[in-house]
Amino acid sequence: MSQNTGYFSSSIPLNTAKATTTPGVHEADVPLTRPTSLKRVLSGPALKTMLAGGAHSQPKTPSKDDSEFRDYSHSEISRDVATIKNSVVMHLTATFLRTPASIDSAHAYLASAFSVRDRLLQRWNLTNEYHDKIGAKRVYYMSLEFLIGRTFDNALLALGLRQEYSKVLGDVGFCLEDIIDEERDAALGNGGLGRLAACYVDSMACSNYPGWGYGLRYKYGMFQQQILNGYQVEAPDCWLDSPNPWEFPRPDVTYPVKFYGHLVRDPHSEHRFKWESNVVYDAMAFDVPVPGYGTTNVGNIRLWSCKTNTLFDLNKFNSGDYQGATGGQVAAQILTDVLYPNDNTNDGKELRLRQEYLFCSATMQDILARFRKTNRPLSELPDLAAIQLNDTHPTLGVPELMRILIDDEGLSWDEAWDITTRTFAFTNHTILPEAMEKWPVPMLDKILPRHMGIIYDINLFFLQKVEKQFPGDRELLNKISIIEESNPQQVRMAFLACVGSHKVNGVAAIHSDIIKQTIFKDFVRIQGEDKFINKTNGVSPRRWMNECNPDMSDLITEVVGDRSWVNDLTKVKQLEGKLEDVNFRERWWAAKQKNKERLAEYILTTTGIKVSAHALFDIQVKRIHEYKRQLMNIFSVIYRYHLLKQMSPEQREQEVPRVVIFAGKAASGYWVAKQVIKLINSVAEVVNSDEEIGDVLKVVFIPDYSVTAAEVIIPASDISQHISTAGTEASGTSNMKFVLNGGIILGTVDGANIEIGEEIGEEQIFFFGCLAHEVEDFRHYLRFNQPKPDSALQTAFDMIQRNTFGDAQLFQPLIDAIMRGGDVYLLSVDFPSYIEAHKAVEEAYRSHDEWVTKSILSVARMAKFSSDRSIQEYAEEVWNIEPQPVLNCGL
Ligand code: NBG
Repeated sequence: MSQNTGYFSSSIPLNTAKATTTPGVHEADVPLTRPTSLKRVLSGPALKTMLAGGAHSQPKTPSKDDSEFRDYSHSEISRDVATIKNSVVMHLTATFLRTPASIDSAHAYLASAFSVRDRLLQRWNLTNEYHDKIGAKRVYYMSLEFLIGRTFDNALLALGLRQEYSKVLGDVGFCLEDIIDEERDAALGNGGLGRLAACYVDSMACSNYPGWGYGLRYKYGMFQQQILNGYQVEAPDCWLDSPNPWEFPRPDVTYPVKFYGHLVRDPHSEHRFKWESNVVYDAMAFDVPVPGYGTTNVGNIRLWSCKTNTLFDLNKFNSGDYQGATGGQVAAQILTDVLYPNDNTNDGKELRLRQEYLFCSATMQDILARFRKTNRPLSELPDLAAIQLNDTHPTLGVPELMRILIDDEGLSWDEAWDITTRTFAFTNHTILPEAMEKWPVPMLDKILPRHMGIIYDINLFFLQKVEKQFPGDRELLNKISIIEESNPQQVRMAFLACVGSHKVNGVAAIHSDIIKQTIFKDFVRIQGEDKFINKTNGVSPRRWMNECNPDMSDLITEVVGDRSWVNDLTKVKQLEGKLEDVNFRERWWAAKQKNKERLAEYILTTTGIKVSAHALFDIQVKRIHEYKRQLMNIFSVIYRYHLLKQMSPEQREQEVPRVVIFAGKAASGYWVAKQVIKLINSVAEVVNSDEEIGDVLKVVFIPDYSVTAAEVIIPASDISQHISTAGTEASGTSNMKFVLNGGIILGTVDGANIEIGEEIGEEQIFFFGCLAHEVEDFRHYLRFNQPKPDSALQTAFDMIQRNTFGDAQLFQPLIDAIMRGGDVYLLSVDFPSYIEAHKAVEEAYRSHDEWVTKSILSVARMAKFSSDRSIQEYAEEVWNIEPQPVLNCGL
C-alpha cells in the first residue's frame, strides 16, 4: 500500500490549465469556454478554503429549459490537470474523509474514480435528456448477465483523460497502473453471454445509439475461484464491500413486484384479471454509466436490486420476535443476492425463476413509465421501444407486458399481442439440451398464476392458428407447443420467446443455420424464413485491443494516422500495407513479446510457476465444460510429455518450447468439469517439476479467470484453442479477441471460428476435426460401438492409469465417459487430427517470418468482428433505431 505525503501542499498555477485534443475525441468535445465557477483552480489558499467548507457553491437545480445548466453539462469535461487534481482532492477529503496522512492507493483509486464519474454523470444526463427531448426510439437490451469487468481505465480512455490522470496521480506519488489495479471487477456474468452484453452496451454508446441495458445488481458476482490441492474451491465475490464508484442508486426509481397470490376475474372482460397477493417486493434501480469512446454520448445499464426496508415488521420487532421481524427482508434480499454460476446449463431452481420475474417485471414497468411520459397511445410503444431478449432468461417479459397491457391498461388481447410481438426480439445463444430453459407448470402456476394463464392463452391462440395453417397435423402441434406434455408439464421458454418476438437470431452463421434446422425448424415453416436471421457476435475494440494491448494499439495508430480505428475497425485493413516493412514487423513482434513477458510475470505472481516468455504460448481460457473439450487438450499435453520423455536431451533441444496455459471456472455443481481442473493441475505438477523437461514444456492453470485476467492473458497468445465439438459452440467470442490481438487459432470448424477463417484466410488458422453435419452419425455409431482411441490417446489413458499424475481412480470417470459413455463430445474421433494440427502449428512457428505474417494479416482482416458492426446490424435490421449523437443536438 503506497502512502502519500505531499498531496495537500502541492500547488498548481492557474496558467497550466490548457485544453488539449486527444486522439479519438472530437474537437467539439474539448471545452473551449467554461463557466467561471468551474475555472477556479483550487490550489494553495483555494484548497484551504475548500477544506474549510467555504468554496463550494451549491449546484444549481436545473429546470427543464435551463440553458445555463445545459451549457454546464456540455462543457464540463475539462482536461486541465489542475482542475482534475482539485476534483480528486475534493473527493479524498469530502467523500472519503482522508487526511494527508491517510491516503492510500485504495482511496486514491476511489477518489480518482469518483472524479471521473462526475464527468460521466454530466454527459449521462445530457444524453438522456436529449434522447427524451427528440423522442428517440430506444433499444432495451435485457440480460440477466453483464460481465463488465473494470471501468476506471475504460472510462479514462473514453474521455481521453488517461495521461492527465496519470500526471495527477504521479504528482502525488502514485502510479496510475497500481491505482487501476485497485478496482474490483464487476463480474455479473458467467462467460461469453454476459461479456457480449457488456460489449454491446459499449458499442451502443460509442455508436451513439439510444440504448440501455437492463439487468440485476447481484450482491455477489461470479464466485472467486481458488485452487487448493489442485481442486477448485469457490469463495464468495463480495464485490460491493467497498464503495462502487460506477453506480448511481436511484431510490426514486422503485417498482413493486408481486409473487404468488390468486386471481379474480373481471366480470366485464374475458381476458382481464385482478391479481391479488400479499407478497410484494420492491425493485430499486442502480444506474451504471457506460462511457462512450470518442463521443459525448454515455450509455446506461440499469440494474435492479431487491429493496427490503418496507418489509421490516416493526410490530414483530416490538414484541421481541426479532427473527420474525426481519424474515420478510431476508426472503426478499436473497432474490438479488447471487448470480447463478451456470454457463450453458439450466438448473431449474425456484429462486432463479423469481429472480427472472423480478427483473422482467421491474424492467417492463420502467419502460412503460418512460413511454407514458410521451403521452402517446400504447399502440405506438413499438415505435419508441425495441426490447432484445439476451437468451431466454428474460422471456417472462413477454407475458408480463401482456399482463400490464390487458389487466392494467385495459387493452384487448389482440391489441396487446400486436404491441408485444412488435416490441420483442430474441437472441438464441445455445442449442445444448442441458441449457434449454424449461419451467415446470406447477411451479410457474404457484409463483406467477397470472402469467401461467397468459402463457396458456398465448399457446392456445398460437396452436389454433397453426391448426388452421396445417389442418390435422397433430404431431406438429405437439412438437411446437409452448407447453411440453411431460410429467409434470413444462413451459418451453425458447418457444415462448420465439412466438413472442418478431425476429429470432443466432450468434454466428453456422449456429443460426443450425437453429433453423433443429429447435426452430417447424417455426420456420409456420412463421416464415424472414423471421429467423443471423447476427454474428462481435467484441469491443476499445477494451479488447486499445485498452488491453497498448503497444500494438500504438502501432496500429501509427499506421492509420490516428486512433479513429478504435471506433471504425475497418481501418485496420491498412496494416496489410506494412507486411513487407521489416522494421514494422520487428516492432510488431516486440509488442507481442512484451505482452508475453507481462503474462509470464502474471503467471509467476498468481501461481508461482516460472515460464520462459520465449516459448510458444498455447492458451485455452474459457468456462470449463465438456463440450469445450479442455479434457482433449490436457490429453494431448500428456501425450506430448510422453513423447518428450522418449527423446534424448539433444532431440528435446530441437523441440519448440511450449507453455500450455489454462484458465476458467467450473460451475460449482459440475463434477466432471471440476475433475478436469484437478487433472490439469495434477499434470502440471508432474510436468513442471520434471527437470529433464525444463522449459520445453510447462503447464499452467491460472486461477480465478476474469475479464481483468483476460486482458493480460489474451494479448500474449501465440496460439489459442477453440476446440469445441463441431456444432456445439454457438459462436465463441474469445476466439475473436485472441485474433484481434495477433494470436493464431487452433480450432474446430465451429461457431465463429468459421467466419474468422473466411475473413482472415485459411492459411491464418489451424482447423481440424469432424464437421458439424458428421457429428450425429459419429454419435450414433458410438452409442452402439466402443470407441477406438488412436495410439496417442491410448498412451495418454495409459499414463493416467499408471498413476503418473496421482491416484488414477480420480480420473477414471473422465476416461470412462469416452470409453463407456458413448464419447458424446467425440474426443476419440477428433484426437488424431488434433495431434496433426498441433504438428502443423509447430512447423509454422519455427518459421518466424511466416508466423509474423500470419499475425499481422489476421489483425488486419478482423474488422467484421467488432461489436460495432453487430450492433449496427441489429439497429438496422431488428430494432429500427438511428444513431443520435448528443454533440449534434445543438443545445
Ligand atoms: C454462449 C455460447 C457462446 C457464445 C455466447 C455469446 C450461453 C447460453 N451461450 O458460444 O455458448 O459466444 O453465448 O453469444 O451462454
